Amino acid sequence: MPTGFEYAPAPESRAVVDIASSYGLFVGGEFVDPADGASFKTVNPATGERLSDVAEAGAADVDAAVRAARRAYTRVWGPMSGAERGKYLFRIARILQERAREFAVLETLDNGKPIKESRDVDIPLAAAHFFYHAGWADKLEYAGLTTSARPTPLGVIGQVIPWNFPLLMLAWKIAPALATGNTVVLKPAETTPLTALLFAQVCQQADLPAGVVNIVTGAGATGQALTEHPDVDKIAFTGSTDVGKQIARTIAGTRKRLTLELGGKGANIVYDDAAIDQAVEGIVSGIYFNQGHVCCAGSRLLVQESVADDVVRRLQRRLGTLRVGDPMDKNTDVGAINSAEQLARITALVGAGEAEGATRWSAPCELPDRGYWFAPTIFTDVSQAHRVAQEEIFGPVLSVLTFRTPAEAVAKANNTPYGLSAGIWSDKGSRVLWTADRLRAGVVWANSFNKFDPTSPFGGYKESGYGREAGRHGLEAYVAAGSED
Ligand code: TAP
Repeated sequence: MPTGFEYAPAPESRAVVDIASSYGLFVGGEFVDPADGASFKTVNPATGERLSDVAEAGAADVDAAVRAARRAYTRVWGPMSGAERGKYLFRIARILQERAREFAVLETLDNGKPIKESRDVDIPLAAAHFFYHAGWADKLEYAGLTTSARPTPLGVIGQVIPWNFPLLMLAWKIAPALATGNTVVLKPAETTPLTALLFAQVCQQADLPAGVVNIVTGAGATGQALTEHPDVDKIAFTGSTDVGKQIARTIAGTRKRLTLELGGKGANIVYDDAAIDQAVEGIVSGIYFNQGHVCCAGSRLLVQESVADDVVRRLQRRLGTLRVGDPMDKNTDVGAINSAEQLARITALVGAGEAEGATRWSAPCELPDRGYWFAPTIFTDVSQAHRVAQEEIFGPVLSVLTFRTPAEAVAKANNTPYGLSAGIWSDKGSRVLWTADRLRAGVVWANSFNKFDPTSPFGGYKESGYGREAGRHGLEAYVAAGSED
């Protein structure tokens, strides 16, 4: 007897992407070989299959990229009018839209995220960032950015990004930098370089002047060479708090500017008057979206004691319906963990949660037998001191704590070294506003979670970093005060 309807496989075709067997660095508008010929492989985390060999930039390559960016800044991009710069950004945005399917498939192959997320979230938002900033390029004087009437660019920007939203993080970095008249050298994450390299081809297609965008692939050492380079005017970094601290130490005492977008341990607060089924959907998108590889994930659920059992029961039932598996299947909800290292980190922290006495529940799903996978997991009986309540797991793992009063909810939510995001679920607007006012988090969502828009600034408090990205505030991070005339 069948017990319900089964989904038929709905695989997206990978024929739309053409992955080269190897890639060089993108420096001065061309793909070039690294000075010492070093390379590393990038794999599909859902299968372990090698996708391509990618050049590993050493210090000499980073230096060549910074020099190309400096030349482009001095000779072409810096002197260009905002209106002309805007045209290039509009062109890039349109090409991203035209090639959206290609980008989505490539992102999913290299990252492991479900195709429906790269198709419906990552790529459209990346294009939206370029459209938004294209519109600002000729209006910076009216953006109210500084006390000065004429904001001026900083020069050459070094940008280092993580692997969880590869193209989207690139867009968050490159679009505002270019709109404000800077040139860039960007290092993508080691495990997800392919969409950045496809973006380099988009720059060629858009006839972007050589050297305005340079992409240096590599691992941590490449990022370090970029942050240490003396001719970089600003570093914009997104990644872990540990590496962010190292970078802050590296550039302390230099003239370089720095913005840091770091880790988080977001609280998602559910009051007893919340619409519970909607809250459950918000909890799911808060922590299981993108396998929980989200800096602003709602990884700590704070639920009012009187509804806690009901919420957890409904959450478990909902997790039982999530489809975990092939990221290229259009019905997949939860894809592959990005790398063996990340899987090991998640497994170790979940082990620590069990050892410290929290109760683990994992969704009863069948995991593929190759690639990197972790079933959606919930910890209950969690105390504030547990590592799973304090440390960023960066995986599909939720820690549930309870509270009795709004004051206790706020105290527990703020009891973290981080301060990136939070969510509040309640039927009462006054309660939402009272709570939001007291939360030390850069972004607070009310009766929703993980909503992004290029017009809305994003960034952290405390160990989640400093500086804002997107919106008018994000432009501010890329300009200096010019003269008043
Ligand atoms: P990290 O290990 O910090 O890596 C981030 C980037 O820095 C990667 O490109 C990495 O290269 C590079 N890097 C590593 N060591 C470096 C060094 N010493 N100097 C300069 N660059 C170095 O983080 P991750 O594991 O890729 O990403 C996950 C973290 O990013 C999480 O903590 C997450 O919360 C955070 N994140 C924050 C945000 C925002 S907006 N706040 C958004 C997304 C992610 P490799 O790839 O070779 O290691």
